[in-house]
Amino acid sequence: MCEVTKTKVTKDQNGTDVAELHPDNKQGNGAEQASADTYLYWYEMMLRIRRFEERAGQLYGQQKIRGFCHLYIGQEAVAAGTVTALRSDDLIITAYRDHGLALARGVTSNECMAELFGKSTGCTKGKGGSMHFFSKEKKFYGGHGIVGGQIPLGAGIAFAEKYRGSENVTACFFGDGAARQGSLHETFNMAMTWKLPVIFICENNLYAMGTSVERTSNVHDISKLGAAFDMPSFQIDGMTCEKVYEAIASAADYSRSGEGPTLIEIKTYRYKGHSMSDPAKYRTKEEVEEYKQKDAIETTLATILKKKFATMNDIEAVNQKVMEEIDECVRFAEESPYPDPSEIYTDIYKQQDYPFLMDD
Ligand SMILES: Cc1ncc(C[n+]2csc(CCOP(=O)(O)OP(=O)(O)O)c2C)c(N)n1
Ligand SMILES: [Mg+2]
Repeated sequence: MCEVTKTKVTKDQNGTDVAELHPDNKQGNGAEQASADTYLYWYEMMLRIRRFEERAGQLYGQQKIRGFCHLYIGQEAVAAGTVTALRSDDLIITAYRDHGLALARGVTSNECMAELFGKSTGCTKGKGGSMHFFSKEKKFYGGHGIVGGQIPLGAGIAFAEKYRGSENVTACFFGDGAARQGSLHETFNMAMTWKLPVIFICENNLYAMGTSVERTSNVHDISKLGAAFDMPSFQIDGMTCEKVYEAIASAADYSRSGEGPTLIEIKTYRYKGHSMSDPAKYRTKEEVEEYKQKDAIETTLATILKKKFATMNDIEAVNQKVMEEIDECVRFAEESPYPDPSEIYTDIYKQQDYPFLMDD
């Protein structure tokens, strides 16, 4: 029996716990049968994200967390499946629904919860909040609030990696709403022209705020958008880690071997509203229920038990460990200090000769 709770946690050079990739996947090696360790890693990571998000939702209701807050509940398999298919040096960039991918990338629950509280110990020093998680160390390049803004940025990061001669691949995530932004087409064009090592990943959760995919275009199959640029493109079911893992691993291998980008449309679903203020009246309870029936945490657990990768006792130990971790990150966030007011002038970009800036 493998040791469930220690599956993938290693220390980085600062001695911080890092959710590490399974050794099987470190080389980004294709779509072979996932091991027991990988399944247990998926289960634990998805549970961490789910519990973190549930707690964030409660704390938002208590006004301990302010501002925008977009929960990832329902989409966990995308984050968990992705990180096991990538190397730890590969880069990730996403939109504002970023908590799940940041956690999966190894940004700690403490750093994430503290960021939601606006505390100086947060991953963006309390100055970014929910939509702007960031960790240069973990190669997590945000957290972006402008819909589709991260699509050209993701290609730019991939360009930089190629220019420097690294083997790193950039995973660039965006929503179905973002897929309708004009900059996507310009980015696809340049990414294909320059054969950039980037995977464009559309998390199609069927809605952009309250607007369904059907209402944003006559092209409902978003994977078709790659065709105009001859970009390899396909659609997968995002309610299973296995499918996400296989798709991302094969696209990463393809990019790493110098072939260029891939577009993957991942069909997924958010159980909650768009943000904390959305009662989600634009969809039926039956539709939400239909997706909950395919819940990836439940199906992964069922596979683990069926394949005898762990016993229910092992699983309960994981559940307990995750619950304690989430309690601890809330305590950590509560007790951490707010940033010093002098921090308002740090970590900002200012071009000295920008013509519209007045000297005081
Ligand atoms: C350029 C721009 N236009 C509009 C908005 C307002 N807005 C915020 S989220 C959102 C919907 C985006 O939906 P999608 O890309 O599907 O991502 P999801 O929320 O489903 O993860 C919109 C229109 C924005 N933030 N930026
Ligand atoms: Mg969407």
